[in-house]
Amino acid sequence: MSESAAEHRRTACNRDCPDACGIVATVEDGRITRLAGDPDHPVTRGFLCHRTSRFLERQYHPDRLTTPLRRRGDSFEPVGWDEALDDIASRLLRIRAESGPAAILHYRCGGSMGLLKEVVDHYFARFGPVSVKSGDVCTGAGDAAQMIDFGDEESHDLFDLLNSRTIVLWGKNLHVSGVHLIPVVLEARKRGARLVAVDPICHRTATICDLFVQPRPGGDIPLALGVARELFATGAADPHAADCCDGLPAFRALALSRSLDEWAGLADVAPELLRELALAYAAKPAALLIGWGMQRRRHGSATVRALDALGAISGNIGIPGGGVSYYFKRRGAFDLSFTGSASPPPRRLPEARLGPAILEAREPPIRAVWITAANPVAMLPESHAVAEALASRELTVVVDSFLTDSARHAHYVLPTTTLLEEDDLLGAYGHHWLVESRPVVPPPDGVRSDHRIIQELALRTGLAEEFSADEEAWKRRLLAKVADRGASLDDLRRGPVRNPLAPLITTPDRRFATPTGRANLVTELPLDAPAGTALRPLLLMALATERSQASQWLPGQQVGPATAVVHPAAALGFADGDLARVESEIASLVVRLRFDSRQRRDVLLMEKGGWLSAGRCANALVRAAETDAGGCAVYHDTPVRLLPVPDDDTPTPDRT
Ligand SMILES: Nc1nc2c(c(=O)[nH]1)N[C@H]1C(S)=C(S)[C@@H](COP(=O)(O)OP(=O)(O)OC[C@H]3O[C@@H](n4cnc5c(=O)[nH]c(N)nc54)[C@H](O)[C@@H]3O)O[C@H]1N2
Ligand SMILES: Nc1nc2c(c(=O)[nH]1)N[C@H]1C(S)=C(S)[C@@H](COP(=O)(O)OP(=O)(O)OC[C@H]3O[C@@H](n4cnc5c(=O)[nH]c(N)nc54)[C@H](O)[C@@H]3O)O[C@H]1N2
Ligand code: SF4
Ligand SMILES: [Mo]
Repeated sequence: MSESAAEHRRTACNRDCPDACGIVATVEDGRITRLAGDPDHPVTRGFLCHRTSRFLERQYHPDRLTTPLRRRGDSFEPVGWDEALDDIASRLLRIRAESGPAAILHYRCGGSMGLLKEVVDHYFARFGPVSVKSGDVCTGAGDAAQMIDFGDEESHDLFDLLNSRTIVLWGKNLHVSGVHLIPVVLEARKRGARLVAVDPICHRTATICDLFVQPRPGGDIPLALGVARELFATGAADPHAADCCDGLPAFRALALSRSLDEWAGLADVAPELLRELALAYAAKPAALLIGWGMQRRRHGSATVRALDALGAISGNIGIPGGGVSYYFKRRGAFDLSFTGSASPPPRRLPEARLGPAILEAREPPIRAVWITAANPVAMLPESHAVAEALASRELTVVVDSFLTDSARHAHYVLPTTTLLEEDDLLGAYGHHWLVESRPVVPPPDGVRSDHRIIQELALRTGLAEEFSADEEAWKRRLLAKVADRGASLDDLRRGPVRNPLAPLITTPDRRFATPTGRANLVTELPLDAPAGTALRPLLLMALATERSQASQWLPGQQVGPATAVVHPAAALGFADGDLARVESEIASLVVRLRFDSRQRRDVLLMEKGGWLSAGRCANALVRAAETDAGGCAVYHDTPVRLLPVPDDDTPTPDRT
C-alpha cells in the first residue's frame, strides 16, 4: 500500500468520558489503520487515551456481532433483520395492546454520548410512552445537590483553571477518567497554582499533586466541615458570603460545632493535614473540581452539598479561577424540545435498583425490555438480579456490538455500529467544545445504527413518517439554538466549536438560579461515614480503570480472576498474589490479591466493569440501593471480607 492511498478522516469519540475528543482516523483501502487525537481540537491536543487509542482491536475483533441473533434454548441462532424486526415489532404491539405501554421498558445508558441517541428515547416516548428509568447511576446525587444549592449545574471554562492559585481535585483521578485535563492542570501549576488531591485511594494523579489528603471513604463531609471551620475560625471565610447565601448562620454553626481535631478524627486524617488543606483552599482563587465517584455513596448528595457550601463561604463562586465545578452541561447547546411526548412516562423504575425493580413491577408487570447502549448486568448493582430480570421477560432486546453479559440474557441481540461508524453530535461533560462524529468507514454488512433500527421499527409500528428524517436533518434540528451563533452543522464540519451558550465562569454576578436568587447552603449533614462491619471490615470500591471503558473490555482481556488491591495489613494470612474470595452480604467472587501499602487498610479496590460471565463482576456483590437524592447508585459502601479459596474453587461469582 503506497503512502498516498492513506486518507485522514475526522470524527469524534462518543464514549462516556468527559473529554469528547476529536479523532483523526487513517483509512487505507477501506480499512482504518490508525487512530490519533485531533491536533486542532483545543482540549484533545493531538492525543487519545489508552483505551481509545487501542479501539481498532475492538473495531475489527472477530467476536464483533455482524448479524442479528435470536435466542434458541440456551444459545443463539443467526436471524435476518426483517424476520427479527417483524417479530419484535409485532410482539411490542401485542404487549402494548394487551397491557399498555407501561409493560415495556426502554433502558439506555452510557454506551454512546451521541445526541442522536435521544431520538431512540423519543421513539419509545412516541410508541408509548413506555416505562423508563428514574435517577442516574453516573452523576445523579451530585446533580441533585448542585440544583438544590445553586439552582443550576454548570462548570467554569476548562482554561479558566489557568487563573487559579489553587486547584483541588476532590475525588478525581485524571490519569484514568480525565486525561485531557492533565496538561491544563500542569500548565496552571507551571504558572504557580498549587495542586491538591483529596481521595481515599492513593492513585497516580495524587503523585502529581503538591498536597494529597487521603480521608476514609465517604469521610468528605467531616473533612469539608473541618476546612470550613478553619476558614471561619481564621477569618479566611468570605466576609460578603452573607450577601449571596441562604443558611449561612446555620452552616457556620455546624462547622464550628466541633473542633478541628474532631473533624479530622471523623475524616480519619491528621489534624495538621486538614489544616494544610484549609490553608491551601484559602489561597484564592481556588477551583474546586468535584469528581463523580464520591457521590456513588449513600450520602453522595449530602457530600456534594458540603463541598458546594465550602465554595460559597470561601468566596470562590463567581470569580475567575474559582468555582465549584462538577459537570459541564453537555446537552446545553442542543435543542431537545422535540423529544418526549405530550404525556409523561407512565412509570419510572429506579436505575440504581433496576434488576429488583423489574422483578417486582406489577400492574402491569414489565413484559418487554429494550436496551440501548448499556450493559446493565455488568454495570448496575445486584448483577444477578439484573440478569434474572432480563432473562425472565417475555421479550428482551439488546442492541450492542458484542455479546455482553446483558446481551447473553436477551431474546434478540441486534448488532450495531461502533463509534467509528457513527453519525452524530457531541457535547462534553468535561469542557465546552462541540464536535460532530462522522462515519470514517461504513458499518460491516449486517450491522445497523441505533437510528436505522429505530426507523425500521417505526415503519412497522405506524410511526414511519415521524421518524423519516435522516441523521443530517436531526443534527440540524438539534443545533437550531446555536446555528446562527457560530455553531451550525457547517461550522462544526470545519472543526470543534465552543458552545456559544456556555459561560466562562458560573454566576459572575453571584445571582443564583434558586428561588431566592441566593446560594442555598446545606445546614444539616450526616456524619456517619460508611464503614465496614466487624465481620466484613473492608469497603469495596470498584473504580474506573484506564484499561477499559466501563464494561467494554477487549475480548481476551478478561481472563482469570479479577485483581483486588489491598493494604497488606487488610489481608492478614494472605500473601501478595494469592487467590482469595471476596464476600459481601449477597455474593462472593474469587480474586487475585495485589498488595499496595499506599492504600488505606479499610478498602478493597477493584476495576469497574468486570463481567459476570467472566467471574469478574464486582457489582454482583453490591446491594441495589439509591443515594440520598438524585437516584445515583450506592456502589462504594459495600462491606466485604476476604476468605481463603479452597483448592478446587473456580472463579465464578456465587450468591451466598
Ligand atoms: N478509563 C476510563 N475512563 C472513564 C471511565 C472508565 O470506565 N474508564 N468511565 C467514564 C464514566 S462513565 C464516568 S462517569 C467517569 C468516571 O469518573 P469518576 O467517577 O471521577 O471516576 P472514578 O474512578 O469512579 O472515581 C474518581 C475518584 O473518586 C474517588 N472516590 C471514591 N469515593 C470517594 C470518596 O468517598 N471521597 C473522595 N474524596 N473520593 C472518592 C475514587 O477513589 C477515584 O479516585 O469517567 C469516565 N471515564
Ligand atoms: N462498580 C461500579 N459500577 C459502575 C460504576 C462504578 O464506578 N463502579 N460506574 C457507573 C457509571 S458512572 C456508569 S455511566 C455506568 C455505565 O454503564 P453502561 O453505560 O451500561 O456501561 P458500558 O460498559 O459502557 O456499556 C455500554 C454498552 O454500550 C455498547 N455501545 C457502545 N456504543 C453503542 C451504540 O452506539 N449503540 C448501542 N446500542 N450500544 C453501544 C457497548 O458495546 C457497551 O456494551 O456504570 C456504572 N457502574
Ligand atoms: S474515551 Fe475520552 S479521552 Fe479517550 S478518546 Fe474518547 S473522549 Fe478522548
Ligand atoms: Mo458514568
